Amino acid sequence: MSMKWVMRAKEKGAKVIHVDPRYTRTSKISDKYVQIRPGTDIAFLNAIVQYILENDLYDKTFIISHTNAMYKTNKNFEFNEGVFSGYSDEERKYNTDFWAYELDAEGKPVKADSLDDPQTVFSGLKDFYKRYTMEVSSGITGIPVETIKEVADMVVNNRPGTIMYALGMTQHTVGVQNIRAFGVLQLLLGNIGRPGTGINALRGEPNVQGSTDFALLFNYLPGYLSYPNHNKPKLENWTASYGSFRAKFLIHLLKAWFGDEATAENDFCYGLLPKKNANENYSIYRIFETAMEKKMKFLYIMGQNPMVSSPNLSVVHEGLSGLDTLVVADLFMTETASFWEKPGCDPSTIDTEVFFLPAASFLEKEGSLSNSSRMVQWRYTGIDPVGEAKSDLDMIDLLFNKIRDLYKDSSEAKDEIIKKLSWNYPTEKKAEAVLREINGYNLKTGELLNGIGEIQADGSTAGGNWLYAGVYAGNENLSKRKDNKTDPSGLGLFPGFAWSWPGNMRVLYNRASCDVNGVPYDDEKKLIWWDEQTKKWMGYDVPDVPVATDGPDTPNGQKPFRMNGEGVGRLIANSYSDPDYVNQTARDASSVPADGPLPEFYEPVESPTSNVLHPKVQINPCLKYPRIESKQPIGTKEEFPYVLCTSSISEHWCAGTVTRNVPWLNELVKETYIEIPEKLATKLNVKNGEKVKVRSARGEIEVKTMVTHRLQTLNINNEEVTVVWMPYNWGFKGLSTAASTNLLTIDAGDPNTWIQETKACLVDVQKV
Ligand SMILES: Nc1nc2c(c(=O)[nH]1)N[C@H]1C(S)=C(S)[C@@H](COP(=O)(O)OP(=O)(O)OC[C@H]3O[C@@H](n4cnc5c(=O)[nH]c(N)nc54)[C@H](O)[C@@H]3O)O[C@H]1N2
Ligand SMILES: Nc1nc2c(c(=O)[nH]1)N[C@H]1C(S)=C(S)[C@@H](COP(=O)(O)OP(=O)(O)OC[C@H]3O[C@@H](n4cnc5c(=O)[nH]c(N)nc54)[C@H](O)[C@@H]3O)O[C@H]1N2
Ligand SMILES: [Mo]
Repeated sequence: MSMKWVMRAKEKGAKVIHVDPRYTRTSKISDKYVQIRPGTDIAFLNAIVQYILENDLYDKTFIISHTNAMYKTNKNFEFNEGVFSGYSDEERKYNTDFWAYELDAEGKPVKADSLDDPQTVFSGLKDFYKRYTMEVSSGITGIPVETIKEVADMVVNNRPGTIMYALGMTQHTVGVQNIRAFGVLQLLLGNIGRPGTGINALRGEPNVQGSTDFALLFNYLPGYLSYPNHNKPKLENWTASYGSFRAKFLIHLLKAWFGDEATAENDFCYGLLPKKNANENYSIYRIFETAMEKKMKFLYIMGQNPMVSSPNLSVVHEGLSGLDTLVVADLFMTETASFWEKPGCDPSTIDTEVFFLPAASFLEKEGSLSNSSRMVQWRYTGIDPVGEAKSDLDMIDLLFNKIRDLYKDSSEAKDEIIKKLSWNYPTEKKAEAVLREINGYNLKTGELLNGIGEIQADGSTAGGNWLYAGVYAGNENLSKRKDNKTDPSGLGLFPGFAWSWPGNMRVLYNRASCDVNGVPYDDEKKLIWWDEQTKKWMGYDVPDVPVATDGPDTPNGQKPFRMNGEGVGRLIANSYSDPDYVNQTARDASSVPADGPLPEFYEPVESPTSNVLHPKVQINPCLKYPRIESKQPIGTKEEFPYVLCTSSISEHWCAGTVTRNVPWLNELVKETYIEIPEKLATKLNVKNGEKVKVRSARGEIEVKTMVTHRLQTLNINNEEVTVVWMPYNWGFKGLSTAASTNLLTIDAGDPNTWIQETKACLVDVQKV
């Protein structure tokens, strides 16, 4: 879907650079293809940043006006031997308060008079990046020095420029810092908030954006409000940490969940929410590990097939075997639902009781989906669910009503949450009723809210997600809009097509498309501007400013990054929150990366080389792995000499549950395989189609070989390094079955997001 727009930009003269360890269809249409060792993007990007800093190629006006470049850092801020200040060896953790500004008597950051002041963020940046010469970067990444320079010149000379990324950047133990590296680069180039700029996360699964908006992750409530932990037993504790700006949205949410039961006197039922242990990780990896440790009895899985898609599958299998009860709601009998049938497994040794619930597919139900650009779009029912299948919404509704029945006579405190929950959905048009609840109501008038501005902190409004306030206008469901003709901007904003949060804004940080006076940098491509006559921010897009009537001569008029306490983009990340601003937008502590204020290069957990920048700090110092020593062995390069990279393929979808049941897709790609470069094929004496055994510290499988030019051996720190590649779409069920690649992969995860390092682990390959 997104390549269509890349191709259109290319037709208009855009240059396309593709950075990937493997030559793909994207490489083929690019102007410059860059072959990189998996897991080394920070070393590559930092060399480009260093080149820009060294040669004064940054956008000086932009960084002075819209970033913290001129702010003075606290004198304690430093970086030594691979770690930043604030690091605790024992806890493998940073105290992020160390990454602070120098503050004046009122608690405001002190700004220097010039960028060159030795104490500015900008000078700190220059110091930090110095080590990233092209030569160092080339040794780490395997990219020739000339190529790095060529790419650096291309990004500098082709502004505005945008970055698109997905799994190649995220599935690493430095996933968040990979994206921080983009952040620093784009801020320096003035490539944020203006048309044709930005950093675009391409969402994968349909509605991944919606899933995270609605707290599919364990550390958030809907709308990215921090999930309460045991240090915050009362609403006031939560508010002290996250600010009253966000507390307002939490109260609004609690009112939607608990209705009349939620009152100011009882903390709006905040006390009923289960509190997570602040020191625990509740990611999907811990779910299976906890089950394996027999600390979890019951698991309900809907729309996921972890027995194929999760890394280190032995742990998943042992986890599922440790449960009392497993419920799987899916379109097909998946590897997860039938984990006890795994080849080589004796079902008589497994006590787990499994229930399978047939689910209706997307064609058989209606509802909204949110895509990469935060756009909420309505989808309609094609046909009614077939056979006994039900939509997930109907299943959950039936289940909850039944559960509430079972608890109605309970007097136990822990069951209060079930008894007090406000849950009453109609049988007809249920999805619409849910979206209305999400949009939110004014409880006094009973009317739907028109926007975030109407949300109240006193419990007089209720809504399921503050970000979605305004998806209805009056009674109109704006996610159903289809106007793809009207676009006064000429920039492709189409404000009448569906609806995007917040408030139908299309380009976040669009205030940064104007100079300090509120005048667009590019008069031909205007997004928003300050209108002197009406004394308002106006534009083709919804202005991303704190207050629409606070002009450029007010502090609010200079806050293009308004969710940060200081209102500007952070070149060096910082835990600052403005004391005066607290009542409006207090910072959320989680917005500072846990593993550093700047992107430093660390090797993947399993690496073919040592960290040349700081041999003593080989990997991300905040990583805690293995979590369970006996189940998470780490392979060495001596035993496992090749780097394994894994992805999906165009012809199949993720775990393959649906696509491996479609005969014509199986005809296109009928089985799993390993791609190896020609040089390795010669060394192993294997030919195309012959079988090899692929072995990691965690598992071993046999697959056919595909010998390819797409992969080439790389020169890494003066040694030859070979990257091999496998798709992960297979399992033991469906019409096309094969061994799962994830039996081999590593379940080490990024310390911020816990995404697994499935793009880089070590394997050995032998001919069978
Ligand atoms: N047909 C089809 N479409 C799909 C899917 C599908 O299964 N089938 N899946 C959907 C889903 S859920 C998602 S998340 C998206 C994923 O979409 P993508 O992110 O495009 O998926 P991948 O192919 O896993 O990874 C992208 C590229 O990153 C490269 N790469 C690996 N390691 C590195 C690295 O360290 N650095 C760099 N620079 N590149 C690296 C890989 O070689 C790969 O070509 O696709 C979605 N679209
Ligand atoms: N090694 C390696 N592993 C990876 C990746 C990688 O690049 N390398 N990529 C990762 C990524 S990005 C992702 S997103 C995951 C994907 O991992 P999964 O989410 O496990 O993969 P899917 O195949 O999308 O599984 C979706 C399941 O939902 C079912 N389903 C479809 N529609 C519905 C519905 O409406 N209701 C219900 N109840 N079920 C439905 C499908 O039949 C299928 O079984 O895999 C990850 N795993
Ligand atoms: Mo994904």
